[in-house]
Amino acid sequence: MTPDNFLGLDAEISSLERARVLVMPIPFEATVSYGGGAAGGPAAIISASQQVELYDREFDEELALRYGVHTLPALDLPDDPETAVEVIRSAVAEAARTGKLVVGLGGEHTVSVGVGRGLLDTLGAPLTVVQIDAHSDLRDEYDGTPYSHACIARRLLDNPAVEQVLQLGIRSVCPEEVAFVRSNPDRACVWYAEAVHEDRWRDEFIARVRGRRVFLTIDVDGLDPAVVPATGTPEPDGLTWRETLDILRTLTQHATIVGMDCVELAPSPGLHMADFAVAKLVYKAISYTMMSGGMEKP
Ligand SMILES: [Mn+2]
Repeated sequence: MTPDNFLGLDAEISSLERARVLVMPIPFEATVSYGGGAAGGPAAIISASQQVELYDREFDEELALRYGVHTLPALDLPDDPETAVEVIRSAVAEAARTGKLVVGLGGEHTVSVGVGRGLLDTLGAPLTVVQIDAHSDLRDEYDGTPYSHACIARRLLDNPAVEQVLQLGIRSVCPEEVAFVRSNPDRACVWYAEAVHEDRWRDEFIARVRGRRVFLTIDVDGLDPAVVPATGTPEPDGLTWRETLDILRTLTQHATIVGMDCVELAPSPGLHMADFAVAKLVYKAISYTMMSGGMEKP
C-alpha cells in the first residue's frame, strides 16, 4: 500500500529527521467568494501526488529520493481568518526553524498571509514575494474583511520587510489595484498573462529577483483552466504548463526560494486532472528550489 504522504514516499525517505522539505497541509476556507471547495485542496494534492512519477526527465533522477519530503499533519484552524492567519504564522515559523524548506498546501489564498509572516518571523527580512495568480489580490478589503483571499498581496505588503510583490499571469484586476500598482512601482509589479504569453516579462523579472530571498506563492488559477479547471475563481487565458515551469526555472536560477505555498485548488469530482497537475507542479517547484542550491539556513 502506498504511504499516505506527499509523493507516497517510504518511511525512510519521508521521515522528519531525514527529509529536507516539509509539506504542511493548510485546509483553510472561510472567505471564498465564488466556487467553494478549497478546504479539500491539501488532501486532493497529497492523494494525487502519489500517482506522480518520481523520476524527473529534466533532471534525469528520482529527485524526491535525494532530498526527502516529510508531510506534517494538517493544521486545525478556526473559521475567523485573522485568527487562522496567526495560527498558520506560528506553525510556519516553527517549521522553518528546522532549516528545512516549508511548502504550504492551501486552502484559500488567505493562508499565504500566515505563511509569509511565519517565514519572516524565523528567517528574517527582507523578503520578495513572487505570486503566480489570475488576480492581483491587492485590494485593501473585500467582502468586509482585510483578510479576504482577494487581499493577500496587500496584507503581505503591510510589512515593510516585504520589499516587493512580483505578480505573473494576472488577468483580472480592479481600479483600486491598478492605482495601487501605479503609485507603488517599487513594491508591486504586475506581468499580465499576455506579457507572459508574448515573452515580455523575463528581463525585468530577472533584474528584480536577482540575488533576492523569495517567498513563492502559487494560486493555481494563475494557470489556464485547461490545466487546472478545479478552482474557485477561474479566469480564461491563463498560463500554460510550459510558461509556468519557465517562470519557476528562471526564478530559481536567479533567486533563492526560502518558502512556498500552493493554494486555491478546489477539487471537483470528474476533474481529477486538476489535482494531478497541481501535485506535479508542487513537485516541480520543490525540485527546482532544491536543485538550485536549496534554501538558506536560518
Ligand atoms: Mn487568484
